[in-house]
Amino acid sequence: MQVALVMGSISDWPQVQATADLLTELHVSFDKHVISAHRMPQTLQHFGETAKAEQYQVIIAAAGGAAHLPGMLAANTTLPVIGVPIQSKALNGMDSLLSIVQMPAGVPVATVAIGSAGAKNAALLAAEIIALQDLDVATQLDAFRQQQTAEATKSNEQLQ
Ligand code: RP5
Repeated sequence: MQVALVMGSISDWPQVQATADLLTELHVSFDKHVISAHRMPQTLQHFGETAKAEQYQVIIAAAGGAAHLPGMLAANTTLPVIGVPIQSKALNGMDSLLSIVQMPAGVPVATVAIGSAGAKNAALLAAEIIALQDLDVATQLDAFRQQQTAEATKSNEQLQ
């Protein structure tokens, strides 16, 4: 698989599904995992340590609340890690965002927006990395952008 799509809880899946749908649309191969940083810390460490040997190229990690998952995965691998802040109920995702984005220097996590925009952009960002060496994914990305532009252009024309 090209991408590991990891979430901190099955309760994250309704938001993470948008990432999975877009990865599928862009022809990126991926598998899905629930790994809780707080409830499954040893599994988390093992997953990060073995991710490169498993041939993943990118890890997408979605988590909410005190969201240690992306940072701890990044601490255990030099694969690129994209962090998706889940829109939490208590603080509307600000807790997730600040937990994920503010990594100390030396261990980067590429952090996207809170909630559904971030879930989609994580898939696009992963696809852009994969597309550096995968012509099919590059072609799908170009088509995605062209369709997006066409839809925006059409909405402008309909407004006139
Ligand atoms: C995080 O805790 C998960 O990513 C989830 O967003 C949050 C709450 O998890 P549950 O209590 O719903 O399992 O680890």
